[in-house]
Amino acid sequence: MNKGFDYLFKLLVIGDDGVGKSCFINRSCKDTYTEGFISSLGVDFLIKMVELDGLCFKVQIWDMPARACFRNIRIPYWQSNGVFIFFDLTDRGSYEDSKKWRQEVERYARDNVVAVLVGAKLDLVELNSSLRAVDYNEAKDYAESLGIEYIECSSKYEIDVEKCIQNMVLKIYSNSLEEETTFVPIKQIKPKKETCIIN
Ligand SMILES: Nc1nc2c(ncn2[C@@H]2O[C@H](COP(=O)(O)OP(=O)(O)OP(=O)(O)O)[C@@H](O)[C@H]2O)c(=O)[nH]1
Ligand SMILES: [Mg+2]
Repeated sequence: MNKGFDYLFKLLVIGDDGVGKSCFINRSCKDTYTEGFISSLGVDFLIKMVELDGLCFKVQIWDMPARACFRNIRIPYWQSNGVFIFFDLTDRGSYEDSKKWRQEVERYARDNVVAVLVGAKLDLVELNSSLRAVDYNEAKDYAESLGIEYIECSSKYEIDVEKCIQNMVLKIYSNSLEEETTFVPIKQIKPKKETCIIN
């Protein structure tokens, strides 16, 4: 099996406690889902290989602990290529707090980071629309005002989880073609190893 890859991308998943960050990462990287809630107490990551446009992307997806007391622990992890800002579609407070998370991105993330706003637990609001606490158009308009994409997904039933990752990878990749400075061109290192690491 070819374990080589063309690009390594680091992604962060941030958002309030219990919004579904760990479930998203587990669904995306291991295709598993657990109902029980165990709040994350540290930084962790999983790896996913994504093949798109004839290229192989190795994607590290980092799970950030949400609580304020972990703010300093999060700081070294901000040098990522992409950030998913999560909120729970059934929890208005988590949507309001996503604006604070966005400020944390503004403050700590690299300038060219690709951010995506994600409304999680879509299955719950599809089953019972009265549970929806944030209107689709409201979140989309807010995301557009920030110049970022908005997507809704369900980790429980794998609705658009893969799409979140693929859109993110393609966006980072296409930006990289415009901003060559942040990337080591593959051809420079391919003779040694089929890798391209973006720090
Ligand atoms: N119905 C439904 N429940 C979900 C979904 N994703 C997560 N959950 C549930 O939401 C709860 C919290 O999920 P986690 O992924 O652990 O949340 P988290 O954001 O990692 O929380 P912290 O680690 O505390 O920051 C769990 O009980 C999950 O089963 C989803 O797509 N649909
Ligand atoms: Mg967690």
